[in-house]
Amino acid sequence: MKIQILTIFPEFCEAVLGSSILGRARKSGVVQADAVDLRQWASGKHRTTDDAPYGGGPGMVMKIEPIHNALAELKTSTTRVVMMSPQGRPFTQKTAERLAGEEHLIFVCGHYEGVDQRVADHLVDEEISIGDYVLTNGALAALVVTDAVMRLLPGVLGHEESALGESFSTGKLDHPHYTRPEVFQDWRVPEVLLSGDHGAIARWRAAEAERLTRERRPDLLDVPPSTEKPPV
Ligand code: JCQ
Repeated sequence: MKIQILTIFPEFCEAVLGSSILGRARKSGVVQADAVDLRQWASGKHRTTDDAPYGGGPGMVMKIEPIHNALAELKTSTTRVVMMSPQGRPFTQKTAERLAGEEHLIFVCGHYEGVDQRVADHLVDEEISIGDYVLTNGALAALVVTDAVMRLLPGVLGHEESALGESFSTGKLDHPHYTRPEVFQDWRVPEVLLSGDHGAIARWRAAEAERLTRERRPDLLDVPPSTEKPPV
């Protein structure tokens, strides 16, 4: 799989892509993930990628031409172009699973007040939001999605860090985890986890996951409306 993050902050992305599990995956060659500097396609002495909004108002809007020229050069017949934006469809584990099946992803990173609407309307396959807040920099959102996608690819996680069986693959919050020591100050590990009774342990974990989900995320229990409906 190939992932390209198109951004005016490539060094920022490279720092994340080169670190920890993502850095190891990249070196092992199971995935090619790179930041691409949008300014390569910006014209003029100042390599401008933004301009004032039509209709007035504060802030700057990202221009269409550099993004168009970058995509014209980077896209192949199998590319899916994703734009990170607060106006996008909500990102979930389902979205990550779907994107992990793609051959080539390009993330277009918006920032400032936004991106010329013609980018979303004509150049991008789908817009994705990582949540209801505004970031200064769409590259941060693209890195979140890249991380969630990459960890699903075969060979990225060791068996130590398996992608199966944790929160959201079950549709519920994860159960609590404990490790040594058995007692810290006066805080004990739940007795059942020390019992060796694997049936009882599985039932306790299922009950805890259910209880936590009911308390904190009841929306996950009643069938929520599907937001996972990308345009072809
Ligand atoms: C992504 N949740 C928040 C900021 C405008 C496309 O236009 C814009 C993009 C951004 C960066 O992304 C986010 C974001 N999901 O802020 C403003």
